[in-house]
Amino acid sequence: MKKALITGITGQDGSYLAEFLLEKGYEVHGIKRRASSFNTQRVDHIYEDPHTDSARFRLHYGDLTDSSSLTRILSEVEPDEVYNLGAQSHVAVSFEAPEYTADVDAIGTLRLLEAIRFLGLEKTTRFYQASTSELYGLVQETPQREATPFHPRSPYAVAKLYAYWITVNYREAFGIYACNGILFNHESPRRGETFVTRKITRGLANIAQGLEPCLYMGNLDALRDWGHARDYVRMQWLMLQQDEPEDYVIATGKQYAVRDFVTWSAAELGIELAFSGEGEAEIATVVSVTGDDAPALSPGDVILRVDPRYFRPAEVETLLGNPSKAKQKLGWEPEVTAREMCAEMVAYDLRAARRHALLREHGLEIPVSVEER
Ligand code: NDP
Ligand code: GDR
Repeated sequence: MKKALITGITGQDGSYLAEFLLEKGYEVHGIKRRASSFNTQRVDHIYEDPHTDSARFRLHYGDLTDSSSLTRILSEVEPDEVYNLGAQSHVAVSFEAPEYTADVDAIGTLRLLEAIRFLGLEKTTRFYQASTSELYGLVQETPQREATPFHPRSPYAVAKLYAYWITVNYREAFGIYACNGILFNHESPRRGETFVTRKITRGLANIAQGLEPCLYMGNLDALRDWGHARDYVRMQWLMLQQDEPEDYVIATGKQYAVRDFVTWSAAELGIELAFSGEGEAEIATVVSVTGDDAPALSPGDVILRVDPRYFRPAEVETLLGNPSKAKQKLGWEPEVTAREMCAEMVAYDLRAARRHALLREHGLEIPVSVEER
């Protein structure tokens, strides 16, 4: 039975990858951080009682800032494959916690690679690094491919640039089978609530159910290439199954604006929106409501405003990937379109908002977490 070790297993991608590998018959080990409250919601459904000898899913306490925990877990598990998905992954937050972001995202990657080498696993353990389209930042070529030059635009992207190169370096210097997946934005109902797509689907579902009055957003003009996380974790595994380790761009090759994602999400809820004003003064107003998903709304309601607090000190205005190499060499193609993914996310968040509204109707007042960033 093959063994995989996943850092960031409690995150969006970690949870989908763990499901995928369990289905493939792997024994799956994950590193989780100590937190003051439960942080395993995304993997609770695949959790197995560790008292059962046959359990194929195991969590270990550790942290990418702590070499000793990484070395201990690697020596205990001796995995065939390591997927380094753990990161402080929020671009805007990285401007506020740049040193921590570098410690986890850049040096954390070095710590893992060095632990593999120190333990003599470099010929047996394959390594996947979660690299990112944010490396392209101020884009030098469109669409972006593996050979497009990098120009990172945030402490997050600069940290990931180090991680990218140290992965290449350990491959060249020590012969580790190590790959970078340069993944463009990918989303799902499990996406963190403060990333733009989830902020929109969750915010609009809450507004439709009368739980929140208005959504405050940053740059609506930003252009992204959005895919579905489930499609992208399949590719992470494929990259480690080849004869030779290589780096791959994973993207859909289609690009939309943040404003488009707002329009689609509203449409899923039966809301037609009109945008007016420019820059910081832009708002979105309800034109019409059909169906019964948005009982709290009427024409004329302003449900979205731009708030410059969400603008970034340096913005990545446009990203569009060219996934030709992944298609040609690995036969990979995304199965879910951005619009289909948006519908899935809205349906998920609407169910949660309906439950919340029902509880409120029965006098159970539960505060709605209002997202920052
Ligand atoms: P998430 O933010 O959902 O998950 C990040 C994971 O990393 C969580 O499990 C988190 O734990 C864990 N983590 C954070 N800090 C540490 C630390 N110090 N030590 C150990 N683990 C830590 O990210 P995604 O699942 O969306 O992304 C996975 C990876 O892919 C990340 O590295 C991200 O930067 C990268 N990436 C993501 C893209 C995307 O569009 N989603 C695109 C390109 C790259 P906890 O649950 O406790 O917070
Ligand atoms: P990104 O994702 O920065 O691309 O990083 P995010 O969803 O945060 O932003 C995408 C774009 O939307 C604009 N935007 C807003 N973003 C947020 N979070 N909140 C807002 O209110 C808002 N309004 C507009 C942003 O300015 C940006 O242009 C994600 C992360 O998953 C990284 O870890 C990963 O490496 C990259 O995708 C690829």
